[in-house]
Amino acid sequence: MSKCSIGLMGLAVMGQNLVLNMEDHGFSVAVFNRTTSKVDEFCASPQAKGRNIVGCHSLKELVENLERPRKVMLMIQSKDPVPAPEVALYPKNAAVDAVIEELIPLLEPGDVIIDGGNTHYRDTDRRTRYVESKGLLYIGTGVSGGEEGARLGPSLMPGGSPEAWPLVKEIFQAISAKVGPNHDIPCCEWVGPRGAGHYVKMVHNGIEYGDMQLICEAYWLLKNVLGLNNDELYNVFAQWNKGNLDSYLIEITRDIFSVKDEKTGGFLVDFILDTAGAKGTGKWMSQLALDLGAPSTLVTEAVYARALSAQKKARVDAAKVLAGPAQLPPFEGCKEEFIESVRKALYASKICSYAQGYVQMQMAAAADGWDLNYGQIALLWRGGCIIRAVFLQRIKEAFDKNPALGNLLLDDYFCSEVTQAQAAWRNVVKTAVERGVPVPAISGALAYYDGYRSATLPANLLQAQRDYFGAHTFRRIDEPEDQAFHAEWIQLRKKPE
Ligand code: NBP
Repeated sequence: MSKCSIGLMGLAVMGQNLVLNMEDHGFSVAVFNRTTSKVDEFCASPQAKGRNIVGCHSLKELVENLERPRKVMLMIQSKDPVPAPEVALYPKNAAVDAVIEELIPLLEPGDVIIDGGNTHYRDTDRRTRYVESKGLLYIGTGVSGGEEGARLGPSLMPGGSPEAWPLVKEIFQAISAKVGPNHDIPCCEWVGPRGAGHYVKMVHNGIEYGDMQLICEAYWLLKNVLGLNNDELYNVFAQWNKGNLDSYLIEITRDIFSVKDEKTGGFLVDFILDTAGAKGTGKWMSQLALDLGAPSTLVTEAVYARALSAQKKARVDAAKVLAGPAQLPPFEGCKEEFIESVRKALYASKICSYAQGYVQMQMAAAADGWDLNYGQIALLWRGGCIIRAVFLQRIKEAFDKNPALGNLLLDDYFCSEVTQAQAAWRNVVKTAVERGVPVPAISGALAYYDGYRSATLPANLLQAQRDYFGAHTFRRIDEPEDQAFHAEWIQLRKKPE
């Protein structure tokens, strides 16, 4: 019997759909799952029956069914359900480690282990080195797009052992989403060594957090300042989806405003409890931004906004005690003009969010020794994933023009867009502040923009404070940068009267 092109372990929602997608593209797949009854159920299911899928009841059997060099992909849970306190920041996934240990003696030099879970890049970094030390190859790949993406074409962000890429390229690019006028540009390309693929996937997820928070703030402004109802919100988002905000997230937001609740007959969105959940990749990006000193304020504001939303009881209690601004008259300006201002504020903030994500990737690449292709990363996200958007083509073009671009805001197109949006953006933040509508991401983006474009900032005073209380020294604007100075502040100061 001929051997299979690839093996996949983990027949939950993602694994099953990836197997079917691979088989659709002519690759035979050997499958295995810890609970083996799921192998039999899947192979006997209408969607899998009669296809080139071989059910296996052990890892050994899976490996024996693979052509050489063997490729074994794991689509299993990427986190321990309850991380031990010492690994809570960067959950080390015992499940993946245990399966790798079991696989190593079954494989031969040149075979490839692939982890397609949402793994922390430091785990992928560690595993790549470990698996390579055993003579095998390793890939940690970001897989985005959820169930539908896995079935019809995900965005794939592989990193790990570079020698493994030619071995899986054909399969990965065949099953990935495609973009471009002829739908032939795969949303899958080699990202870089060790944990680079999972890092890029994490930034994708962090940017997703930022996009979602910005959209929620735009919604909240339109609802609370203008009083738009759900039908009107539907029309606004439908309109926005035709312009430069055209994206999957704007499209699904539009659709959400049309869905009725079967129980009450009202709009479902109005019956959903306002406490947000999170799986942690946004938090990882914030934590790593802090480690690097990267000013990724949008994702961090988005993570904090979810955390504050989760404190429902505290907010309900505080709402009875803490006053907002004095009662303001209803909005008297032009509704259409304000809607357009919110659109511009959203777009300008989104540009800042992506600018921050790219700066973080550049800083991580410098720290970890990766040579990332930033234009190509934008292309990986053009299809098959949650942040897919027409806008990403602009990012690709910006890095094509200048591969060394230090910040997206400095690209001609993005610079001109934020400049044009600026007055509206400031007006939206002003209106939100006046009326007590929280817009942490939109206002944070504006603060980042103002900070980034400031040739001077008040950090001179901050350095003076640090030197005053801690003798941390400071540098002078009129002396070489490598010279440190200290002042005897207490002796030199004006004595208090
Ligand atoms: P889950 O994340 O729910 O994981 C379920 C699978 O993991 C089952 O096959 C289960 O086997 C297996 N598994 C577990 Br749990 N513990 C195991 C262990 N100790 N040893 C071996 N297998 C174990 O599945 P999913 O939602 O399909 O996601 C799979 C991976 O893809 C995850 O890492 C996830 O983060 C990532 N991902 C998910 C999405 C999404 O939209 N769901 C998107 C992108 C990436 P069992 O049947 O025996 O319990």
